Amino acid sequence: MISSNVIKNAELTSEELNFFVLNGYFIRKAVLSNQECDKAIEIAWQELDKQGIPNKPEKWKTHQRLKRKMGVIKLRGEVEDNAFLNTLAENPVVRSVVGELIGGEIKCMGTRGLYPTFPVSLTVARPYEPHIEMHPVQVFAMYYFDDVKNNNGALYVWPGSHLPIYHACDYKFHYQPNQNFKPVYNRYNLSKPAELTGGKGDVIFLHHRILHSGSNNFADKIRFAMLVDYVPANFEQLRKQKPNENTWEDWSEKVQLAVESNTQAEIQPTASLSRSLALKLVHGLRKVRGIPQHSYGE
Ligand SMILES: O=C(O)CCC(=O)C(=O)O
Repeated sequence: MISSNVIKNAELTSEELNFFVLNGYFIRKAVLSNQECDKAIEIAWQELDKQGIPNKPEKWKTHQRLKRKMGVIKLRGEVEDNAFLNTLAENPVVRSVVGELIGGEIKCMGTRGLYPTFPVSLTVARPYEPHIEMHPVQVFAMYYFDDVKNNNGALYVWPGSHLPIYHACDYKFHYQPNQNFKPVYNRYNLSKPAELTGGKGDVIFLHHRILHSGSNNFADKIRFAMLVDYVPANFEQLRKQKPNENTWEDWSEKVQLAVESNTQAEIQPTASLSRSLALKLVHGLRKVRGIPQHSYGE
């Protein structure tokens, strides 16, 4: 059994808390050991091998299946050593951080799977698309198993979007966007996201209503990541309740104190001309090819 070789303080810092309430996410550095990360990548390769994807960087950009998938492979449940991945999902530091965010007892829903994003050439790149999760969850975590640099398939997020989006859904956790969703979505869709680069073993903690997206990998190495979902123990009770005026009703006292003591204004999206031109182009191409203009879900 591989265990973390560094003793870490699981407790949330006030910087993390303050950043989370304002931005809807934060990154905790070096949660996993190098050994754990290497083993996760090894497990990914066992499955990729079976699927006929070569472990040869010079072949990735021209490989037919990778091109068709625009570099995005999601290994959900088919990996051989899912048990190991689920032990990572239950990592004590991650559990403790999520517990401090949500408050009370939490439940880990296990790994969603391994998400390797392969390098692609510019001609097969996909347009990024902000979305929220369609399945119910309160905090989700993205684990990076290797360094993720700029243009290397890092997760994109729209900081601050968790606040208006929480109120643009009919239920606290169940996915049902209401009439406010589209205008809010459109405002963020025109703005540039934050690119969450990170290091091997880092874990990103995210609020369930934050707009996020995968991104293209134009670098020369694979982006190896894993997504995990966490809910409070009384989740089923809360799932179909109407969102409260107090956005943070279902979060821990620590989070609520950070909200109360926050003096910074909500982050607003800033429209970007290049994004708006790119969207026009994408929408035009989609129209011609009969593809829907938006897919709001995952
Ligand atoms: O792989 C990524 O970077 C993003 C995945 C994602 O957004 C999702 O599955 O909801």
